[in-house]
Amino acid sequence: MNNLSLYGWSNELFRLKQNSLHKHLFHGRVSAVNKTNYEVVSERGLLLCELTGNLLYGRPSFELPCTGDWIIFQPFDQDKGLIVDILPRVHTLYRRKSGTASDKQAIAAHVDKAFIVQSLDANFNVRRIERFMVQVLEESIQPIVVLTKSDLEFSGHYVNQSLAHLSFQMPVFFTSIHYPETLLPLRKSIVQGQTIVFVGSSGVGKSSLINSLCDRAVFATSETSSASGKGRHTSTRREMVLMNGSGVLIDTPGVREFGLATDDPGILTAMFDVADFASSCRFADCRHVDEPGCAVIAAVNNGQLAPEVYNSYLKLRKESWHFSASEHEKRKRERSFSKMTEEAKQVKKR
Ligand SMILES: Nc1nc2c(ncn2[C@@H]2O[C@H](COP(=O)(O)OP(=O)(O)O)[C@@H](O)[C@H]2O)c(=O)[nH]1
Ligand SMILES: [Mg+2]
Ligand SMILES: [Zn+2]
Repeated sequence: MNNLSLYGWSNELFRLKQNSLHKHLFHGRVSAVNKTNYEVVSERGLLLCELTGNLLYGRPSFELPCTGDWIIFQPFDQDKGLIVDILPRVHTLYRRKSGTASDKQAIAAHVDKAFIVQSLDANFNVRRIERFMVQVLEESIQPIVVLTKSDLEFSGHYVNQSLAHLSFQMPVFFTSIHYPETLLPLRKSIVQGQTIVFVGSSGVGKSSLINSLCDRAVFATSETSSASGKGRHTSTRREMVLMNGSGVLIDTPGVREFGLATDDPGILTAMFDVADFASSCRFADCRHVDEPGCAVIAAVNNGQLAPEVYNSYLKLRKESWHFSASEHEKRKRERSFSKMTEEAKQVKKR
């Protein structure tokens, strides 16, 4: 028997369930997504579930269950189930599917905190931290930066300076799996019933960190997998684990490129600390590119705003505009297509 409140089940979710046609059936949380089925944690234990055809063919792929989703299922056999409904999502981490302009992919749902993980070697890159941060804030998930492998040599001065414009908005932790005491502050930041997603490139130590936090080898790391001869590519799916007496952790395979799937430039303005300057621009709709009386450009020129931060702001803003314009276009096309098929049906009827 599982106590689902440890997995984050709440009165609010119970209330949401009452709106479902299937409210009298069982609920559970998706702990892993396989190619053709889902692993679901329920009060009856771990089940292997499939989707009803209605769900499978009736929705765009980003609305199909992802790790962390709460679902309603009809049980069958000993340990199987059929997913009949998905509870409305909140705090979902999405990313743009690589190679597309506006297709997004759900990475994890019902997330409280995102650990943005980078290692203190060549992987450390503040521009990529910003990119993750925008996407995390878009869904009101709390971003936390975790810098791993602090046992390696690194320039603390350089790291702190690069993060100066972000660190007052989010905590930054330095960790090493070889020094367990460095994990204590991180442990303290994880609360029972909360869900934490770990994001970052492959090889930065996400799975190692989760294993250390759980005090057992839950996930394969590069080492364990090379010992078993499986090669370097370890986690290939998003998977959830319950930390003893603490929160729910979701490991993700490394993503090389994390494309923005956001259409709220306001987040960017606030995040980059541009808002304070922007309020003094001459024009209310200033884009801070080449307008006269732009206080943001003035701040760059007089050294109050670092040029690399300003450039990063412009770059991410452009990407988010591009995503939202393409998404808008796509919806328009879909609408006119369904209108066309409706009209065709009407013609047939006549
Ligand atoms: N020196 C050092 N190596 C680490 C640390 N954490 C992880 N590693 C190593 O980094 C490699 C990648 O770790 P892994 O957990 O598989 O990374 P993931 O791909 O992000 O899940 C492995 O060889 C780990 O042993 C750390 O704190 N210090
Ligand atoms: Mg891993
Ligand atoms: Zn301006």
